[in-house]
Amino acid sequence: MPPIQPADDEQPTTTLWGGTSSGKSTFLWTLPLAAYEAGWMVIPVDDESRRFLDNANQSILRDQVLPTATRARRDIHWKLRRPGTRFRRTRTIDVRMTDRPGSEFQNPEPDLIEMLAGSDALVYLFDAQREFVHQDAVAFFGATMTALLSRMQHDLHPDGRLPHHLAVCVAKLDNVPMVHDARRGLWLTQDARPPFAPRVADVHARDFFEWLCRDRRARAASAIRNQILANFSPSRTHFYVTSAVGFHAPDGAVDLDDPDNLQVRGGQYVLRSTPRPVNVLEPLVDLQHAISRGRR
Ligand SMILES: Nc1nc2c(ncn2[C@@H]2O[C@H](COP(=O)(O)OP(=O)(O)O)[C@@H](O)[C@H]2O)c(=O)[nH]1
Ligand SMILES: [Mg+2]
Repeated sequence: MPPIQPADDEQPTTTLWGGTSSGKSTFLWTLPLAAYEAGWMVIPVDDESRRFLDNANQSILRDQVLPTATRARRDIHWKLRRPGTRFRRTRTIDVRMTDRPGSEFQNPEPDLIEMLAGSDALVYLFDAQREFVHQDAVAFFGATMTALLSRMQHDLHPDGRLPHHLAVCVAKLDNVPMVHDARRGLWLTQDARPPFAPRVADVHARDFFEWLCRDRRARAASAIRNQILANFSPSRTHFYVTSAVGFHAPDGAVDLDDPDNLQVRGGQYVLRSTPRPVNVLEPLVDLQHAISRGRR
């Protein structure tokens, strides 16, 4: 098998990975908002990616709903670009996401594994609250992990691990049970500035992830944690606590007793306010930074 080359020397490729309902689509739907807010362009590379972007923006900004998930497979490819100035060079990040039924991560086809194998960076979404109830993350993680290892066995990094940079994202921090757990474990801080968004600081994200994996409700999540630490280099693994839909801040401030930005109306989840995503753009930017540093 030929060695895997980066897709483009200047533009690292990032692929999202996660079980059913871990929040992959929503991460991608709100990413443009986070990007625009930080001055990045979002450039769809093909028609399907453009339609996905338009649908996401219109659903969220006009209709205040999250787009309904399609059952069809869609491969999304956007370029995030922050134009340079006299003092700063232009930065471009390639984001690819394959939106598939979750079952495909349980029994991954070769093209999915090729996509993951050929990526410079992976973003793995972990929904702890779903894990506490369904205990199925390991099924979506494990089969994809073993297939990826098998595919990459002759293409490992000189340090003996997978060559990928990995961002492990603990998803849906705004979810009430998550806020509750984060408060209970004394992980939660709040931004000093309005809207005083709750956070788990990046420096504590890894410990928070491990703490959730050790929770007795999670059962097999420790195996995910152990495989992440065994298969990916610690120096290429980054941890974040994210919220794609952000927090509800009715009067310019988040109420810790009512932080959820989604409510059910007519059997559908409706946004209470325009999302301010937390740690959605940041992992992608950090990964790109880390990859370009590694290449120099
Ligand atoms: N509270 C909260 N819910 C989320 C968030 N992201 C996704 N969800 C919900 O989680 C469910 C699954 O999300 P989706 O993006 O479709 O997951 P996917 O199957 O991985 O693509 C949906 O009901 C979303 O509304 C988030 O950041 N916060
Ligand atoms: Mg989806």
